[in-house]
Amino acid sequence: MRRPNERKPLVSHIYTADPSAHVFDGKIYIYPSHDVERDVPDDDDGEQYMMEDYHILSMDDLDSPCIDNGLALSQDDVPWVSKQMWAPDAVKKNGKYYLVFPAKDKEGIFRIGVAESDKPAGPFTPQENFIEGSYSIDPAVFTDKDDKTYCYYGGLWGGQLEMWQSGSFDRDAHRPEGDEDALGPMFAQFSDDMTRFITTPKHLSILDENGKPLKAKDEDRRYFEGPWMHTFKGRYYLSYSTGTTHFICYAESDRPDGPFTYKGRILEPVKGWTTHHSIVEIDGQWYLFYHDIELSGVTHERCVKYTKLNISEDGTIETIHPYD
Ligand code: FUB
Repeated sequence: MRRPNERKPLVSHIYTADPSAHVFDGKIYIYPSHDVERDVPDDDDGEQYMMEDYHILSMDDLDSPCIDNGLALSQDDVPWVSKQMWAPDAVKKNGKYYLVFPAKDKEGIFRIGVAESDKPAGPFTPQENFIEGSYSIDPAVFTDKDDKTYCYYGGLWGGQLEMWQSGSFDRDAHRPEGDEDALGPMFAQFSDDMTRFITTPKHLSILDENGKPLKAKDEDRRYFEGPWMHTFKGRYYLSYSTGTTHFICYAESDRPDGPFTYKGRILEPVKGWTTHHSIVEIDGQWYLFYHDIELSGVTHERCVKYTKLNISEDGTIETIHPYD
């Protein structure tokens, strides 16, 4: 039996994507990208995704209406941002709420910034500059049981992850291909006050069933963008989009920083090019928040949805066929 809101656009008055869902203070908050209608041709760098601000959504429970809490942060209020406020996440720490978001700086380089509020839906006050040493897109923030807070991030192609392989930015950097090892997402630990990284960012490894790193040509399984972390019975589950093949997959480890072993598929392709998700436990049941383009039919005008996620006792996740 599906819930009344399940697999339906949660809001339709604005376009929303990349939903990072959390339960804060007994209520469901969704931190999405706010897609805008732009007559820009699609390209591999994602120039069609010209988002300018964030609106936080909330629901009293899974069957209640989804509320748009209004403008939470605009690019006009962030000194270092030039454009493209892409997929954000949020964390509650020290009694405050932190919105963690990627955007292009004045040089057109994706960086990751933090903004703070006393309320989960904002409005948020941004830090003056981006996190030093941060780059690329799609931050997912995870606080472990020892209260350490980590950032998983990075995206290929328009997300610029390949451009940092040498340690500094190189627009012409070689993209791993064929039998070369695929790039994994990045991983770093936040300071307790969420103002900086206190570890040097490192690439995470995703291994196949033989303990070998996934190859760049393995597009059905290798990492592309949109990381998320959840734990289940003490183990760490890294899930992500495979981009070009449009799957959400997952890999498992006994540590937050891997190495991770590929396990399987969580979500078959949705309508649209991108697929991006979050996983959250609500009242003892797991849910997947995701998006598609049901409302518009346009790649960069997406709508967020949720559906039930079944996880077996051993941590195996049942694959979701979104239109069954
Ligand atoms: O929303 C812009 C980009 O599209 C995100 O950063 C990616 O994960 C993809 O969903």
